[in-house]
Amino acid sequence: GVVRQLRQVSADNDGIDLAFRADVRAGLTQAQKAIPARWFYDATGSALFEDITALPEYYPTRSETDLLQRHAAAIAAAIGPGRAVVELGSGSSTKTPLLLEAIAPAAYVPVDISGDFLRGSAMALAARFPGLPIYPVEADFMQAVDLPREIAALPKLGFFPGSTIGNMVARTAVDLLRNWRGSLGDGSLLLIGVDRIKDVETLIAAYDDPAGVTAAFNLNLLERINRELDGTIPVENFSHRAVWNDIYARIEMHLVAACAMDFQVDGRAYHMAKGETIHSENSHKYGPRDANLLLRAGGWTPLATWDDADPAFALILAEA
Ligand code: AVJ
Repeated sequence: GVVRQLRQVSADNDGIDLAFRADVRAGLTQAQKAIPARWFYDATGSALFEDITALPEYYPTRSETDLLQRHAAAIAAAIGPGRAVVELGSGSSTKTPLLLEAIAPAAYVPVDISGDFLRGSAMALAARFPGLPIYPVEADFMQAVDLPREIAALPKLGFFPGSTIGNMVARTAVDLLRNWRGSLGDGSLLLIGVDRIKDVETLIAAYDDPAGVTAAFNLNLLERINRELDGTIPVENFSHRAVWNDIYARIEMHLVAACAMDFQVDGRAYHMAKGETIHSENSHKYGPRDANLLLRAGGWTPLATWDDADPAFALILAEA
């Protein structure tokens, strides 16, 4: 394939750095300290997430990959050939080729905030799919994105795997779905991965594995703050916690302070009491009707669902 020139839409290193700074400052100043989950993914965090996807307890990646494999023919029949596949957050190195192989797309447009990651995965896919034009877009997929004009005339398929939508509270998820409904346009399709509500034991095991990989992933956020924002956070005084919040139907990850402490970040002083937490991630889970309602609220009509029962996970195809 041919990787066209990397399109830099909104993100640059200074911009990302400023946004990280602003999110950490605001997040550490709140009564319930909280930092958005998107900041997990520096180089170390991305590598740790890859390790998480290989854990026996972390079922979502395996379930979704299985669904794409087992239902490839049905999915391809429902989508049809000749679409431009626009992937929100390119990075699923194993899932994307499964989809591209199944549906014979006319173009592939990975959208990712990390230019390095984007270049790497675009090159790998280009080698694997000769003849497929690839137009990487370096941008934050949470914002409205201008798509390359080369794909303007093609029918689109949005691809949003991995249940990444689960990181967003409902209001933000609906905003994102509506924005992409606008960017992809009338007649477009969306294939989205959604994790289901299931027994709490299975959920907790997936987010608090005995090998401690998820703990390392969570704690790396503090290391990143120390490294990039001139922080003095005593990381060894924090521990990982994963809890099920039933009202919100989500797994929450927190970083728990083992003792009272004072530290500095970016020239500002912070205090934490013993037992106080920094809320670092939400991972919302959706029952079948919940997921369909969320999609409809975002302007998408569900057409078909392929799901796994145990542990439950779903791939949903919706139309604009
Ligand atoms: C990449 C957001 C889908 O919520 O399951 C994995 C991230 N966090 N283990 C998820 C994650 C802890 C993951 N997503």
